[in-house]
Amino acid sequence: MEILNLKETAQRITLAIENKERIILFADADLDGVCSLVILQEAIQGLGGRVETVYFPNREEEGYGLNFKALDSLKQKSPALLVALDCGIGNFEEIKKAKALGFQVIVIDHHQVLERVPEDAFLVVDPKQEGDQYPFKKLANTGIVYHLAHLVLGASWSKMLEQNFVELTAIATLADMMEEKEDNKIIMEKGLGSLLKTQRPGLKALVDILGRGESSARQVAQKIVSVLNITDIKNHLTESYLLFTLSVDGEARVLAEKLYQQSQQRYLEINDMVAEVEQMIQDEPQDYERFIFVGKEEWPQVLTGAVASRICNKHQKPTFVFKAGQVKTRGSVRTPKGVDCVEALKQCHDYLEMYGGHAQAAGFSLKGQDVMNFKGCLIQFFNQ
Ligand SMILES: [Mn+2]
Repeated sequence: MEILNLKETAQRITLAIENKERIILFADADLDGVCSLVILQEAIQGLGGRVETVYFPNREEEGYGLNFKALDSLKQKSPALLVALDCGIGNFEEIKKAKALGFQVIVIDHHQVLERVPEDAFLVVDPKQEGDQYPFKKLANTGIVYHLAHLVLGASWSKMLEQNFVELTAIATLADMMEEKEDNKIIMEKGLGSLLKTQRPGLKALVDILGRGESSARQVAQKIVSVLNITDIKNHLTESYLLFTLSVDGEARVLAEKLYQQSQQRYLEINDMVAEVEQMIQDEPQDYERFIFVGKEEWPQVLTGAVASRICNKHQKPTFVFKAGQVKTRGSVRTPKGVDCVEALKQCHDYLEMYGGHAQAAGFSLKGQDVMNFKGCLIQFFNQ
């Protein structure tokens, strides 16, 4: 049993390759999105296809997923096949707009389906959608793209490509904290098995830096995730993407070293934010009994997920951390096992502009003026 619409998506991409259609690859900027995009781009280009543009939205400026600002800057590329990776399942209005601009949109996502799948998408691949009979529901998005790349490449699939792609898939599976059983267990074994002798220059350079000493492949992979899961974006390209796609060893070493230094810096910033939240909880414990809801204007939105994870792990309570803003408030939520945060957001979606994710990790955005109402709604939800 194959993932629903995966074969049709492979056929559509194959057609686009044959016809030299313009293809736009649009992916979430985290490691799962980046690895998804790199694999699909290399598969398409390996077959002579035309990847016109690669685009990662900047979460601080554009938020998560497909957005109007991005479409505005992409519209001169229309008509084109636009593939959304690791995002898109909740972008109803944006996909409608994309279609009106002349794009044919394919969504490849693994996040929870909200009230419906986007009806203006040409094809939607998401193992969590209704009617999908693929038995394993916990693939990282890169895990889905790995299958897709295999279908698209067909006879051109080789042992070497498999090794190359499964390394990225394993890293993405780890980054997205997907449960390591069934399909993912196999992916992790294969990917970690070849990681330390990877042929990809950027990855090799980073492995060289992080693997100094007696580290196992898993430890190195975990460190790769902490260095690459959040990186800066310039011209809509993440630095992790640049690292993975560099072909010159010397350049790869320079960039890998720079990213490693940046991650050290970011680690300190996250520590500071965690300490600040801990202080808030200590000062007013009665405000944080059922769940933790904290935001500040100075906090960078890209770090809210990491901070929420740490706080949630420690306190075992649903944790919302956000960058507060008058116009836009954006943040992340993490919940302990057994509490579905997408369900909580769904119940309170009247106050939200955008939301989505997995049961234990999701994102949301809203207007500054709605924050108190949103919190009030959550109080009701968590007091049920
Ligand atoms: Mn993902």
